Amino acid sequence: MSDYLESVLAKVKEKNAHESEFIQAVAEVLKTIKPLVEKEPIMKKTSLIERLVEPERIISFRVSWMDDNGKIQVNKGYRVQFNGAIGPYKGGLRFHPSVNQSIMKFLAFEQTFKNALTGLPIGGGKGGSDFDPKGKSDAEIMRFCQSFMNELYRHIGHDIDVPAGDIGVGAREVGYLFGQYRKIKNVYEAGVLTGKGLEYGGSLARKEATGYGLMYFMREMLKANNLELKDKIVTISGSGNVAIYAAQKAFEYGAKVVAMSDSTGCIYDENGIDLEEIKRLKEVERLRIKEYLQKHPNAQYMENTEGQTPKVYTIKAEIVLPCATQNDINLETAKLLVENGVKAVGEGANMPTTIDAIEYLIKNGVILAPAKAANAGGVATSALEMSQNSMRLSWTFEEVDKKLDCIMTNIFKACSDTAKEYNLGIDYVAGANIAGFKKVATAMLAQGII
Ligand code: NDP
Ligand code: 2IT
Repeated sequence: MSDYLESVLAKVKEKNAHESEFIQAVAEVLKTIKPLVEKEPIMKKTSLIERLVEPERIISFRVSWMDDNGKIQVNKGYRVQFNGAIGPYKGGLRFHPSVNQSIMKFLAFEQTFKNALTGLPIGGGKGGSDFDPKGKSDAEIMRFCQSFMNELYRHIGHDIDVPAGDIGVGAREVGYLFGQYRKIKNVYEAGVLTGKGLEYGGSLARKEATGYGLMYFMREMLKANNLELKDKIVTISGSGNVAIYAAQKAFEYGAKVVAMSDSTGCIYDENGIDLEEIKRLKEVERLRIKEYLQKHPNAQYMENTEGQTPKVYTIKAEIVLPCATQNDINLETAKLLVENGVKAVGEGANMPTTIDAIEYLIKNGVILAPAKAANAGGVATSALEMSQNSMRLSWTFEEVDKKLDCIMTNIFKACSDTAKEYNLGIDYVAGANIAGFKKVATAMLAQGII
């Protein structure tokens, strides 16, 4: 890193001392953009990097709601509007007990560059709450979403900020949020949220988009390195929206997914996972993954131990897809993956790999598809949903899927061309960071000091 970038990072650490995830996300980007900053002295001259690491706006608010026992519960709500230089703020909402300002800021910061990489006009934002949806009744989820929107509605709009789903937020939650927005504002503003149901402005293929997009990116990345998905053994961390549709596309490409997980443990089925059963357990019944054994007694279940490598990463595989949460793969896990002969890692989750683990994997020849690029298919298709809402028409599944494939292919090309331009070899992490950063920085420079 140059002295200038070191000094920016030191300031970020000082100003955000308790926000480890945010500091990590900023450090990862700053470590990789040195060649760009050296080439473009205007960035230093205009304090561009200092401006870019400061969110434009952070909203935090109280969410009070009544549970089924009549008890009043209080949660924290957030929306971080990180950077609006290339379009309305755009990014998901996460409902998970671990949510705090640091996690919101890291996600919104990364979203800014991810959205730039899609080539579509969307800025970066993220929001959510420390609300835990696990074990809540449908009525409780609805009351929570309504209370959350009672504050959020003042800050969003189809040309202002467009939230969507993330961990713990899917079509059900988006439906309740949209209903409450419509009720409060008395306007049918379809493009204010994405990931909506198909009956009221949702886009075909949005549900599948992040997982499918990840595999389109993987296909291109493997091809560029003389590899392919066919006949490869794949393991996937997570069994939520991203994991399920990554698995579906992996099977379509002739790979064999042998393991999936949730936060409690993983299942290993050497004949290949029965994905329809996973969908039933996770999308319909909302049960633990362990229940897979009921229908598949010959599969194995391995429970995680607190503080140790999640069991899904102990299973031998050629391709590993972290699709759960941040910092799932640390250095110790990365060493295990290399020892087990992994060829490629595809980041479906946001920041699933720690910085030292990324460096270790790349140094040991593992090809890594970086989150900002590889999981951009979800938000890209959200932007396609916004386009359809504006035009008041809807495209077919095939039309959306084709556009998604094209976007992911272009994103891989941008990462790989940038890596080539700066002599970075297979460091697609640096390729993605530089390409995304360049676009946001250029837009900011053009708009003056604001
Ligand atoms: P879901 O809520 O649908 O699924 C999350 C999955 O991760 C569950 O299987 C969950 O298990 C597991 N998990 C394991 N450990 C944790 C943990 N500590 N915290 C939270 N989840 C955990 O979320 P998505 O599939 O939508 O999101 C997965 C990842 O992909 C996230 O990093 C998200 O930011 C990212 N992403 C999502 C996009 C989207 O369009 N949905 C787009 C781009 C990225 P359990 O049920 O036990 O909690
Ligand atoms: O991390 C992400 O890109 C998402 N959760 C999807 C965001 C969106 O606006 O569709």
